[in-house]
Amino acid sequence: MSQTESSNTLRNKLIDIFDDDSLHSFQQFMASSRDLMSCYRCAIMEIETKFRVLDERFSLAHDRNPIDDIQSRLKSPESIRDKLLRKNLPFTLEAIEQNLFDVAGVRIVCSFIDDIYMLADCLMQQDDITLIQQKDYIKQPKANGYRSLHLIVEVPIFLQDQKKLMKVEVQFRTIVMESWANLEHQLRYKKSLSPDIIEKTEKRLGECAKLSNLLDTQMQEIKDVIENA
Ligand code: 0O2
Repeated sequence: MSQTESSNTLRNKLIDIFDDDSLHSFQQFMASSRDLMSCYRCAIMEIETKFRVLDERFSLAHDRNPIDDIQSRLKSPESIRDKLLRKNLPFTLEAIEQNLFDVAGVRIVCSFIDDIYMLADCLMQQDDITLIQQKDYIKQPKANGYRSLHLIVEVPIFLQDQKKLMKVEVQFRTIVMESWANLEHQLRYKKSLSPDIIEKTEKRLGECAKLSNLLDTQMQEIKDVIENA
């Protein structure tokens, strides 16, 4: 079964499990989670600021910006619900905080692979940041060709009367990786394509992933030659 087919099957199963009543109670539960979601938004702001500062300081020293784009997102209630169900977890705020590490997500898009590792190191060296998990899909791409560096970090946020530690998923990609992942993501949610077309397209995407890896490597090498000349 292809990745697209298996995720569609899972989605259909979830829709079956979730009748209107349980969907309603889930929506009520999410409404009560406003405080937690606000804390995740604050954590996103903290992480975004850290990268803006790094970008500013690097550009001062090296006359170029290592970061092309910073994107952030809060996981949607539907995605949180799907993930809790998939992991067999209860609909509680504790279950979300303790088990879902990607509710707050920040994506850093760079031109060059070396900048990804440089920025990730700079973040991890900061004394208020704790690294919880690292998945390096650049060194070890997924079977479909997906490449990206994922870090789960814990960052403090300072509220009126307390300090709270929040988990944030930081994804680092080059522009090439980003464009590939966006295309692959679109394919995954395209239900109108026939299984035959999906299979062929997945294969072509796999070939593009190899080419994109080559492109990233060569661009990095050319940049090194130019900078070291
Ligand atoms: P969205 O919409 O971005 O939130 P875990 O979280 O550890 O239980 P998971 O979810 O497999 O397990 O973690 P992983 O592998 O670190 O992937 C998390 C996120 O990386 C995904 O989030 C995607 O954003 C991205 N990602 C991972 N694999 C792929 C892939 O093959 N293709 C694309 N396009 N993106 C990928 P979500 O929750 O799927 O979606």
